[in-house]
Amino acid sequence: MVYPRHAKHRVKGVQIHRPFVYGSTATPFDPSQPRPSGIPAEHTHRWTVFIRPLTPDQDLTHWLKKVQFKLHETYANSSRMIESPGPFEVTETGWGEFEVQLKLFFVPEANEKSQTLWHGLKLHPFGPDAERQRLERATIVSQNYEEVLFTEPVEAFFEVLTSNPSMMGGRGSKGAKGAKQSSLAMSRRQGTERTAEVPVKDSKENPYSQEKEMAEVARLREAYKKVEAMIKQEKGILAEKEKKREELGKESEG
Ligand code: SLL
Repeated sequence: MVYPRHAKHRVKGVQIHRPFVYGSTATPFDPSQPRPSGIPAEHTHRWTVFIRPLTPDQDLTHWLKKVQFKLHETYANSSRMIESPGPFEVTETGWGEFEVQLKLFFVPEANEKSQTLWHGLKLHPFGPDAERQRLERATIVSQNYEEVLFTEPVEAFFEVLTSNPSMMGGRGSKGAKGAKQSSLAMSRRQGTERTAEVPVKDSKENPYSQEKEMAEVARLREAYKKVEAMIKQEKGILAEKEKKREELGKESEG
């Protein structure tokens, strides 16, 4: 049976997330990668700012229509629109770091407003490895894992999101109460939900994995315990001081 897909009907109780990576890479000009002729002498780096799938089998174009990269106003045509199918990236040369605004526009079926992200373009080494990277004139990578969350997507978009066979997997839409969607019903019957998965283990190309996520959760739990212990201790000290203050108050009354 085929249900008509309505553009405005939302699939109740469903949340679908789609992972992606955003960030930048930057390489300094040097004798092995000289500044091409025509590039201003003050430009020190070539850089790329991007939005990419987490793994090569994930296809952002199911949900991503275009990305507007807003560069620093020192750049000509500082607002760059990159349309599907991408790659959703801008490569430039320059001398300075700045905040890039990335505005994500979704496919029309999504019936969703655009979402904005910011990325601090990194040209110079940072973090514990900075000295070695400086010496090696390494490519500087600064990137983040992110997920776009579609809450109660409209039926047509739900179909688009869930009917891509390369995305069968474990994590994904939750809840799904009372929806009479065909693919939702099917995925329930199969005990699976079609989704974009975070790989179990990370790799050289993709540092984001379920294992890393679990380690992060464990770290946060530990930190939470520590903070709770500190709060308890501080509360004890406070109670003691309150008691003393009361005693002093009574003494001065008496
Ligand atoms: C800084 N606040 O002073 C930052 C601004 C701007 C970087 C950095 C321009 C290249 C061009 C360029 O590299 N701008 O003019 O073509 O560090």
